[in-house]
Amino acid sequence: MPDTDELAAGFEAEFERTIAADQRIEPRDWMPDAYRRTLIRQIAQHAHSEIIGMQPEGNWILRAPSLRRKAILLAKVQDEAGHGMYLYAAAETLGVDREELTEKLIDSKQKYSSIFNYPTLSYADIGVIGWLVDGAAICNQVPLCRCSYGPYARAMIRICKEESFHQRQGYELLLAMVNGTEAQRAMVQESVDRWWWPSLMMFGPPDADSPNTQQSMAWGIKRHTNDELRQRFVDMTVPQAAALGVTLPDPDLRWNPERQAHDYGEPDWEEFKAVLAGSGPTNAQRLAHRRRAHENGAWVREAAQAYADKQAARSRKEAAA
Ligand code: FAQ
Repeated sequence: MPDTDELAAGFEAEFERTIAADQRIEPRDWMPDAYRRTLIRQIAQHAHSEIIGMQPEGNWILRAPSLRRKAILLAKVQDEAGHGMYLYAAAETLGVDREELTEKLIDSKQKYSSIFNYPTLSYADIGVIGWLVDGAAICNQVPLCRCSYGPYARAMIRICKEESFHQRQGYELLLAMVNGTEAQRAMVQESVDRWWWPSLMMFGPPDADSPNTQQSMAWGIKRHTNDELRQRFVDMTVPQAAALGVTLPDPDLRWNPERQAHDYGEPDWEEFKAVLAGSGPTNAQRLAHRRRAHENGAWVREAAQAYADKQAARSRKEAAA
């Protein structure tokens, strides 16, 4: 009989073999504690981002300029709730429950994306969020469809398909606006000026200041570094901005023929740190709103639990009869 140490070494070797062969780790497989913790951290933050991310756009549902725009925006915000649910469900396979994660979010013990701490000041922001924020989310998330943890990778496939619709609806809205009046074009440019830099920050700190990237890449959780994905996003977005006729607010942005990529300026990392520390323009408002929604939803959770208990009791009685 192998002793405990031999068993542990066998499990670890099997985990390493699975990662090296680029196969998936599944919930019942043995995994190192740090791998589990990293996944819980990332998936929870991702889920929280989708849920908090409903707020900036939700702000405009009642003020959408037409029934068509309202229907599109409602569908998008509803998708974001769905993404949050798939992601909480993926996190649950790692042994944490949604209630626990929600408590951590509203107690500020877990993060959500920096981007949702900026206000939506005009309807152009709805288009720009779709174009830039969902565009950045797609760049970051398509590689996560190949994440080494099966439930996360599978959740990401559907999420990415829906994000692609989100990005297109944003671009289509902006195309309509830039083909409208001078005032509408100005509104789009003003919105791009506000969202460009925060969108670049979504990819996380520069590689040299990213404590988690190296290990997450070794485990196949992340497939590219933060800077690689940021570069991909800039290269993808520049021609789209030209097609819209808007200027990206970066005087250092230019094509570099040697690198076959765009050079671009440095985001304000002090602002990023301040937003992560909770002092972004809408941090307090976003969390207060989430807390209130959680409290207002207590009766729904209680009613659902009472119904589930009643059903379980009925099944037990039927089984005993
Ligand atoms: N915001 O060492 P790294 C969406 C934190 S969904 C806040 O580089 P990592 C859809 C990081 O957590 C958007 N915190 O970390 C939508 C870590 O802190 P910790 C969300 C950030 O994990 C669209 C510390 O800084 N997407 O947009 C940010 O290797 C429209 C050091 O950083 C995801 O969550 C940030 N931007 O890489 C919804 C994608 N960046 O945890 C509604 C999955 C970094 O040690 C409307 N996540 N931090 O305390 C990821 O790909 C990664 O977690 C990164 C960060 C790339 C975000």
